[in-house]
Amino acid sequence: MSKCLGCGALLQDKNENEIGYTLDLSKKLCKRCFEIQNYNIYKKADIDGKKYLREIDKTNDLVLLVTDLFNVHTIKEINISNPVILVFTKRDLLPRGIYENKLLSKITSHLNIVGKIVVSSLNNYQIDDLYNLIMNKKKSNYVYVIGSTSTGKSTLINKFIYNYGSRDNKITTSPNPSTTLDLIESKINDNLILIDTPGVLDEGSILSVASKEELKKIVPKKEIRPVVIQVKNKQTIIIDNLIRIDVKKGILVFYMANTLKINRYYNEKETLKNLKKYHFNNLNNEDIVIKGLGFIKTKNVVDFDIYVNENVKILLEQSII
Ligand SMILES: Nc1nc2c(ncn2[C@@H]2O[C@H](COP(=O)(O)OP(=O)(O)OP(=O)(O)O)[C@@H](O)[C@H]2O)c(=O)[nH]1
Ligand SMILES: [Mg+2]
Repeated sequence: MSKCLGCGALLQDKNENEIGYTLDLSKKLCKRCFEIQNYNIYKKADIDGKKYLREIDKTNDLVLLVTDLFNVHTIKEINISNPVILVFTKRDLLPRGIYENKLLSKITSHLNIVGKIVVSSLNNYQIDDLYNLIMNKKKSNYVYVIGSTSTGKSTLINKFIYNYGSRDNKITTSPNPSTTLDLIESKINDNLILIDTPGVLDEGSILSVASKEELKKIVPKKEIRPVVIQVKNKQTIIIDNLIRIDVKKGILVFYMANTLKINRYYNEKETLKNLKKYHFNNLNNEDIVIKGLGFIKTKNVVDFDIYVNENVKILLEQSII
């Protein structure tokens, strides 16, 4: 049986509701990948990449742990003993003025990190440097690419295939969670085989509960310009009918897609108060992470209430910016 070149699922023509379905077994792509690649139609699949980590852990092969600005908090959930290169991708979405080395130094981890680098697959930024780093650190010809779903693992491998490989196959990519469904080996050259893995699901991410229309606003496509709001007297801040914040005092800096509208009010009584409430007090230089949506950097913040969908988790993390 052969595998779909787009998502890695075993091709089958028996059950349309199972992964890997195709009408014609001689085709290289399953129906789902064909539709994502050609019509931008996405079908949800329930695959969590966590189970592959145990297998990878049994090898001593080099691992690329891919993260982006909104997924840094997920690194601590990865447990492997392999040597790891931390690949911080989507540089094109970061505010231009950010110091990459400072950002990387703030990302600390229990993993066996042998290198850290910031790249952008979209702009081909520092991809050659990553290639050289991999060639320096790899233990065998096999290098695994892991990380949370939608961090850009498959896009990165496609860039490697395009830049250094034979350019004839393309892994399916999409802004939706769980696009890759099984391991996919891509031979880049005689000395390097990259293995794509299904992303690890970030439990409590807004991406899993957002509608297609909401997703378009939430997933950033352009450089994120932080929005600063200074509160001197109690105010309500509403983020695009998704999130309500009541705050008494302090400075809040919003790092999220600028397609999301952030509005402030002095006397907003009821809007979104039916959502789940979290309370924080006395925040200084900590980030309030709204999983999948972004984070809010804080300075001297007093009495902060945030209301979100009950399936979305809020975390308090050390500031990374
Ligand atoms: N702006 C920008 N977007 C990127 C970059 N790399 C990937 N993306 C986008 O991020 C989204 C997810 O990319 P994928 O490559 O499918 O992510 P993945 O990690 O393979 O996701 P799963 O297979 O679900 O685990 C897509 O919409 C990509 O276009 C980048 O360097 N810059
Ligand atoms: Mg993928």
